[in-house]
Amino acid sequence: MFSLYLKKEIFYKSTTVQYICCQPYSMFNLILFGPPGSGKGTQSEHIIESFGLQHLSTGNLLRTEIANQTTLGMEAKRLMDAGQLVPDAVVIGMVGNFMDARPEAKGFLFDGFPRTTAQCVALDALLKEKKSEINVVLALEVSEEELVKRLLGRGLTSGRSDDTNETIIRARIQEYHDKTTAVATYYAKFNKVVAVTGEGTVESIYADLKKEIDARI
Ligand code: B4P
Repeated sequence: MFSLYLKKEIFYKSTTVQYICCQPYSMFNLILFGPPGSGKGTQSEHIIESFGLQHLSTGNLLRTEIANQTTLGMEAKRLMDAGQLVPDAVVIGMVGNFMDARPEAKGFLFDGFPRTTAQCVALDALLKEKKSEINVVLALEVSEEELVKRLLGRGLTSGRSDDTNETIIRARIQEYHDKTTAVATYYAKFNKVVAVTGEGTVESIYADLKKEIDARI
């Protein structure tokens, strides 16, 4: 990360065309951040459609493993049903495989990842291998009561066992406060976090997110 900032510094001070040609950061990578039920999955669908980014949802990847009844999926289900996070090594391995399988990606939208500081460090390393970086972290802000209401509402139709029990939902929110808010702290050190109100209509929230992306892409 230090070398990245050093390069930018050189870029600002340099007038040579040669350095501009060598600028290696051509992908656009975005983290959609927020507590469970804040609208990450919902807004991701709109963003990938408009900006052509690859959608990487660790929740979806884990649910595919569960549907396929793999060993990884069975262990993940036990933790997810208790409202806990899946171990970093498992999630980081899945993310690495997903990115390696898409060498032509013009950028990634990370939805529900990273969720711990260790995952942030691993993601930075994976992107560095691709001579890339996180461009922005858009953080959706939603009150706890609204989160619980939304997730219980989704639980009525989604068949997701982690959405049907209020105690489990509150445990997921607690896990977010205990482990995942550190992700925002990590990226805030690099001035990459932008807060966006996550309450209102899906369309109005998307308009706010789009404005932030348009300003940077
Ligand atoms: P995820 O799949 O990431 O799911 P989520 O956080 O519950 O939901 P999301 O935020 O995407 O849902 P949305 O608001 O769009 O994680 C599930 C579990 O997997 C985790 O608890 C963890 O165990 C595990 N896991 C995943 N990633 C991991 C990682 N990196 N490390 C370790 N463990 C990991 O939707 C919620 C509801 O709100 C929907 O019904 C939607 O329709 C509604 N909604 C959305 N926007 C709305 C709006 N503006 N107004 C009203 N309702 C709205």
